[in-house]
Amino acid sequence: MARTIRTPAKKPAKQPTGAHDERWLRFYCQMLKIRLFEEEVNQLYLGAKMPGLAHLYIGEEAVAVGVCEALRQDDYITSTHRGHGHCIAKGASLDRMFAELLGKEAGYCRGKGGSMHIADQDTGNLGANAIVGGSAGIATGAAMSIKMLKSDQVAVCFFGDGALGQGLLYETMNMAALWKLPVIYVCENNQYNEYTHYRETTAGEVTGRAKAFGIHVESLDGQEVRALHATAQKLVERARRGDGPAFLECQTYRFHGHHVGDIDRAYYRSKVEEAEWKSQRDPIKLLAAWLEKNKLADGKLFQRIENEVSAEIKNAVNFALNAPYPQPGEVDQHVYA
Ligand SMILES: Cc1ncc(C[n+]2csc(CCOP(=O)(O)OP(=O)(O)O)c2C)c(N)n1
Ligand SMILES: [Mg+2]
Repeated sequence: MARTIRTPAKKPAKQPTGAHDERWLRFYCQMLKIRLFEEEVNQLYLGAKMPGLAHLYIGEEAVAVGVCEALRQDDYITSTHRGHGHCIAKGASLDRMFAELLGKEAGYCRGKGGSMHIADQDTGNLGANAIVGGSAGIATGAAMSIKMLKSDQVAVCFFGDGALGQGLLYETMNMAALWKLPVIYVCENNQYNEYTHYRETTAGEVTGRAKAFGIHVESLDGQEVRALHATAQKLVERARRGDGPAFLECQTYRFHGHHVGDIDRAYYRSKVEEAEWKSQRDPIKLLAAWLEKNKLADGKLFQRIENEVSAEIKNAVNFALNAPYPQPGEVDQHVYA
């Protein structure tokens, strides 16, 4: 009988993670889904079918998947301008995401938000955010509401290394530490804020900032999804049992430009550096190699997974391309200024 290749179901977040656990195949599928979604977004941009820009998450998939797989559906996340990976990892539907990117009524914000404003209350996604660092206030506020309501949910705040220069992060980490809020600050250190290496904008140690507030910190390789997930699980459990906030720095890399239009990058980062990350530090290839070594998958299975995920992406994008735009009369509805 043919082996099932539908994305294996999500297991309860506390499941032990042994080598022969099918969950790693699910992680592979989830990371691939993000990768292929993003490649399709790039095609939509290149084909002038998508209004505006998008910031691709390709290369960073292990962070979103490793962290979100440690969360329950009712846990909260806040995201960034580079947010598609977070949305997908938390369970957003691809057709509604594509519809949002294309400005269609079926999109998560009825087509009025676009790439940087996708939010999905059903999966606890409080939203992408075009304001660098802005999500820290929302995640910390959500964590405060969790505490006031005496719930055992957790809030995760994804942000980039560029947000380390934003004061809001420090105001909110201070509050989170004082009030022992169930919030995890996940710094996606992809080495660059736009076109500048983070070392040119960030004095001292990244984790030193959270340590100063007495917040528990971890710093790790953001390309190794299994280890990252194990740490995320630990931090989520800490927060859930009331032990307060944590700060997780993930060393990662975006394989594409800052946004889809950032093609000529050699003036701020070398082609050799890019090639090294792509060939040696690709989170999907790293997990695939481990799955093969542990006889959990082989070339044939990978091909079938890719076919299936590609078909899902194709269906979703076709749905969005053929979907109607919202009526002009509702242009002033559901928008806030
Ligand atoms: C408050 C604010 N300042 C500046 C910008 C312009 N801006 C957009 S993305 C970006 C860099 C973000 O870098 P980082 O946080 O490291 O995220 P990455 O793009 O690397 O994922 C900047 C400065 C913004 N959107 N918001
Ligand atoms: Mg960055």
